[in-house]
Amino acid sequence: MIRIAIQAKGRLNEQSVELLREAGVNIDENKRKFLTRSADFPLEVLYLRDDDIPQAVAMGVADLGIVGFNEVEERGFEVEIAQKLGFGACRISLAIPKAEEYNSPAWFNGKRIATSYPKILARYCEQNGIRAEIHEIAGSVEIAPAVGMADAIFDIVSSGGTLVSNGLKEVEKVLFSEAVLIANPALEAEKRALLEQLMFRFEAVIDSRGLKYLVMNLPEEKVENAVAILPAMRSPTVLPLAQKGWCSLHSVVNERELWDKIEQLKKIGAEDILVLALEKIVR
Ligand code: PRT
Ligand code: ZN
Repeated sequence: MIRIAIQAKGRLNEQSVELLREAGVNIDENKRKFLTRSADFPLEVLYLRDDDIPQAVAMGVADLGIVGFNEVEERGFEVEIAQKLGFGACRISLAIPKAEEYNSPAWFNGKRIATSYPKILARYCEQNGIRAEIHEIAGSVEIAPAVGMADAIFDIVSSGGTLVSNGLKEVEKVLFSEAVLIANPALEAEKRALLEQLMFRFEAVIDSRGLKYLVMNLPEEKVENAVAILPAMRSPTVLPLAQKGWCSLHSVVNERELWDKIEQLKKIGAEDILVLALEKIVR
């Protein structure tokens, strides 16, 4: 049995539950308690505030955790970063009122900076030789300059919309973050094996995100051109068709490039192109 701590509610909760579900670890969210057992994997889920997850894992209250890398860095507890999970992407940035002229981090000398991430900020200031006053505040950091509590902020940014609507501009991107799977560094063998099993499954789920499975009919003499367009995992699969001179070609393509590839394939004579959802890739 292994215990994983995930965010009880908030931005990472849904995607954490979804990742587990896609990895074959179902948790009945309707019967959800503080601690809930999965019906199909020897795992229990502990629901916590994200701030508390690194400590819970470092102490062994939970064996594993899913949390933003920013929280791991800020809390400073000793945990192992087992895997990057590809969601919850954001950065922690320094931002200042948009009318201010800005040339370099030296701007922050003697300034008051409001943040919920004082440790990461203190480290950045030290590394860059900046002497600023760091004001720790728990929430609504973005309004601090407007109300005169600070000259600048150091906060999480994802689209940048919150900064713009508060009259601020992002001037230094300090830490890039995404959700990570963390582990207690001293897991016993049985739990380590379960962790590896989970990581193997997560990788298959993460790898298949954004990918589509393509099937098409193609004149046989065009296979080489198609292979050049579609550098699939090893190489595309080519199967004969009943009609002489034609084949069926199967490949995997990233959704971002999908239309571009389809147009190129049509040009070399591909027909009846099917685009199918791809559920998992096990390498
Ligand atoms: O209750 P609990 O303590 O568990 O949750 P919380 O309120 O502390 O955290 P939550 O749910 O807001 O965020 C959890 C994690 O999601 C963070 O630690 C990050 O790792 C990650 N994440 C990803 C974000 C964002 N994107 C994000 N945009 N966390 C917060 N924001 C906020 C940011 O603080 C700012 O106010 O969204 C606003 C900025 O968004 P944009 O898109 O306008 O730039
Ligand atoms: Zn929090």
